[in-house]
Amino acid sequence: MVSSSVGLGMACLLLVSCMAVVPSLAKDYTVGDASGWTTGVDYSTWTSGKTFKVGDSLVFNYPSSHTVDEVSSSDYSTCTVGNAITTDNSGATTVALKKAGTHYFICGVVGHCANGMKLAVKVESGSAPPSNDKPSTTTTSTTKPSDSSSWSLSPLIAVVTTWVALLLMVIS
Ligand SMILES: [Cu+2]
Repeated sequence: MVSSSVGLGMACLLLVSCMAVVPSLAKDYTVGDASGWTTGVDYSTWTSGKTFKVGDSLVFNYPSSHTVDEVSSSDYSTCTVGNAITTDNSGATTVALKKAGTHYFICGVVGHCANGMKLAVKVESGSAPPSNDKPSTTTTSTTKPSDSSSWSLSPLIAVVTTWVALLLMVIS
């Protein structure tokens, strides 16, 4: 009887520690941080050290004299405007990263890409399901019904549950 209780306690601990490791929330990244989306910013410096996952979003803030164009890898390299996959000039563009792989963005105003308005973001397939329910201005939303509530376990709850599991083991 005692050993089965201990086993249960161990199982609880294992489960909780696994869940605590899972990254729980999708992140919004403000492109360029305080600088926003503009000329004269090195966006490769901005992306370095950041890990982008499916479900995260990029937030572009800029005056409407700029645009946010998602482009192909070759158009990104050559700063070719006019073939954009998606484009927006609303001044506030949120792009949901829905697919793994590298996404390329440039400004569609001639000369701006060459002046630094180019952003390449490598997106990794995350283990958490995409929980983006905000409207995206550049991508059509194909929202699948998914239960993401079980993944948003906060670290605090994980800690509390761990202590309860430990307590169970001590009592048994
Ligand atoms: Cu521009």
